[in-house]
Amino acid sequence: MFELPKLPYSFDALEPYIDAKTMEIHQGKHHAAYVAKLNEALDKSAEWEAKKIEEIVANYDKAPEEIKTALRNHGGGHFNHTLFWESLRPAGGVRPSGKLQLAIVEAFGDFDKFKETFTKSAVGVFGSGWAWLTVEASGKLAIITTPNQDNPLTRGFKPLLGLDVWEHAYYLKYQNRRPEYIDAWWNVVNWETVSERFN
Ligand code: MN3
Repeated sequence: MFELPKLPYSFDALEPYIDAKTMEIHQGKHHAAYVAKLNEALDKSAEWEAKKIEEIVANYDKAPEEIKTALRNHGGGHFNHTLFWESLRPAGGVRPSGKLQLAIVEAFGDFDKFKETFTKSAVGVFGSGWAWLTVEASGKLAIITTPNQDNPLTRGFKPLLGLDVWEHAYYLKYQNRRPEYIDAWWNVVNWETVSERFN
């Protein structure tokens, strides 16, 4: 059985960039529902119940027909949100350093160009989905987007940083202004955690 992980900070820790009410509903209702529905699906398969979340997300298409869609949507929802919360912290203005910084320069030219390309990808996601900084099989960094709760692992990319652009992630504070939410989100990215993930 999977459990809803506790946030590593309080609901209001990311104010004013991400408001407390949004955090409370996003984690306490949306993420909680993904966990509950994932567990409900796993109840039907002892084999899949024994797997780690990364394995479920990467291989859901091999699961029995009756739970495949639930594993894709709710397994993805649980994995994606867990990574999302861990990738945030109260604003600190810290930028990537060390190996990750070098890899960003190699792949995108410099941090500002990376930020611009990532932002453009996130703004351009049609409907609900995610933008990701990932590592390709070759070891190179790549920016990709996924619809709904799909995850880079399914396509062979390792996720380093994910941005939730579902309306539930920003609508209370930003309404339809997704670009403003994305601009604000850059202030609360936890680059220490993302760097550790890359290393
Ligand atoms: Mn979400």
